[in-house]
Amino acid sequence: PRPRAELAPGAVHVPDWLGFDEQRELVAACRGWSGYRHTRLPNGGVMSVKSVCLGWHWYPYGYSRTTGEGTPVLPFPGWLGDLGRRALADAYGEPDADYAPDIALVNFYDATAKMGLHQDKDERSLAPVVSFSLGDACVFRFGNTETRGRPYTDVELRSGDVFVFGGPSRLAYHGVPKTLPGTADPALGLAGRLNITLRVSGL
Ligand code: MD5
Ligand code: FE
Repeated sequence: PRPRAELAPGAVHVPDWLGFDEQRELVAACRGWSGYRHTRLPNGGVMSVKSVCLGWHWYPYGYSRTTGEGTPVLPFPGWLGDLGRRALADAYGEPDADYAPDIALVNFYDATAKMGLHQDKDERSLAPVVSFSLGDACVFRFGNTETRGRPYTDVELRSGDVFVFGGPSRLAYHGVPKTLPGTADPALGLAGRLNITLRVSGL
C-alpha cells in the first residue's frame, strides 16, 4: 500500500483516493467535455498534451472568458468543486468550506506526451491546486520554488491518486517527464492519461 506523503510543506500525495467507480465517472465526464486542443505557446512551441478548461479558458499566460476559437467556455460544474473540497480536506486533514475552485484544467497525455518543468503562475489566487490522475501512471517531477532543476523528487502518480499543492509548494516547479503507457486498468477504457487540476482564478 502506498501511504499518504507530504513531499514538502503543503504538497500532499494521497494515493488511491478515488474509488474505481469514481474514476470511471471522471473519465466519462472528461470524454463529455469537448474542445481538447494542443495549446500554442507564445514562443512558438506547441504543448504535447491536449487540454480543455472549464470555467475559464487558459492561455499562456493568463485566463479569459472566451476561447481563442470563439467557442464557449464550458461551465465549471458544482459537483467537481465539491469533489475538490473533499480531496483537499482529506489531504490536509482539515476541512476548508471556503475553498471554491472555479477552473478545471483537463490534460490528456497520449503515450508520448509530457510536460516540462514549469510553475503555475497564471492564477491570481495562490489557493491550493487539487490534481486528480486517471488512466496510465506517470512520473511526476516535483521540484523546488527557486530554480527549474535540481533538487527535485520523482513520484509515480497512478490512476485514482490525488495530489494537493498549497502553501509554499503552490509555486514549486513541476512537470511530467513521461507517462507509463499501458499501465491503466483496461476496465477503465482509457488509453493514455488524464489529469484534472482544480484551481482558483482569483478573478
Ligand atoms: C499534470 N499538470 O499531471 C500536472 C499536474 C498543469 C500541470 O502541471 O499545469 O496542468 S498539476 C501539478 C501542480 C499544479 C500546481 C502546483 C504544483 C503542481 N506544484 O507546486 O508542484 O498534468
Ligand atoms: Fe502545472
